[in-house]
Amino acid sequence: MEIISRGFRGKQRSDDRLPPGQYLTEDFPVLSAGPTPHVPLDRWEFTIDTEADQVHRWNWQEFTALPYETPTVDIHCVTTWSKLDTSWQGISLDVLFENVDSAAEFALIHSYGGYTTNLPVEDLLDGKAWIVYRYDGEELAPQHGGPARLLVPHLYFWKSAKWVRGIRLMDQDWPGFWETAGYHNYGDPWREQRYEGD
Ligand SMILES: Nc1nc2c(c(=O)[nH]1)N[C@H]1C(S)=C(S)[C@@H](COP(=O)(O)O)O[C@H]1N2
Ligand SMILES: [Mo]
Repeated sequence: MEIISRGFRGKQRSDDRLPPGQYLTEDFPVLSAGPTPHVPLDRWEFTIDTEADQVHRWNWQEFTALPYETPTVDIHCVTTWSKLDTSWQGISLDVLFENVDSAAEFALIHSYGGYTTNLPVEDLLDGKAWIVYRYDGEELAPQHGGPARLLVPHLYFWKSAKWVRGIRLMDQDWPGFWETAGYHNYGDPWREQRYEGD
């Protein structure tokens, strides 16, 4: 079942959609800090762990049976490429958080292969983030994060963890892989928050 909720964005000049210091690219670069992990679908799972140690768990079948959306969004990598109108299919974090009882403010995303990234819980909610498993009408390719990745297009693309495995909800912020290595803790491309101190 598809939830149609993305409004028509109207005609906007493409340079109005380019954050400061970014250039447009037509291809889809691959940026991975390590090798591509291969996760068989019968062993894949996605979890949300709350600050009270309640674990919500979906296997692949359960996950892909959830109501999905097909967001078309612009993405912005901190290495200065941006790509407009990328089209995805996936589950809104609002759907995944429906039965999650939590007052935590911070989320640490973790991936198969060990990558992590942190962001405020509110940046995952209200139609701002998805766990996507299709890109441009096809299964999400392994090098782009398949079987499934986080998509948080309003933040620099390093926050969109590939090969996502779960979300840990926490009362305190905990920096992830690039955030520990000097990248900005929040990463808003419109405020050019590339590195710590920006
Ligand atoms: N698990 C994992 N997720 C990741 C990364 C990574 O190295 N490992 N790189 C991040 C960075 S820096 C970017 S720009 C995007 C790149 O996604 P792409 O390879 O699909 O373009 O993934 C992000 N998510
Ligand atoms: Mo990146």
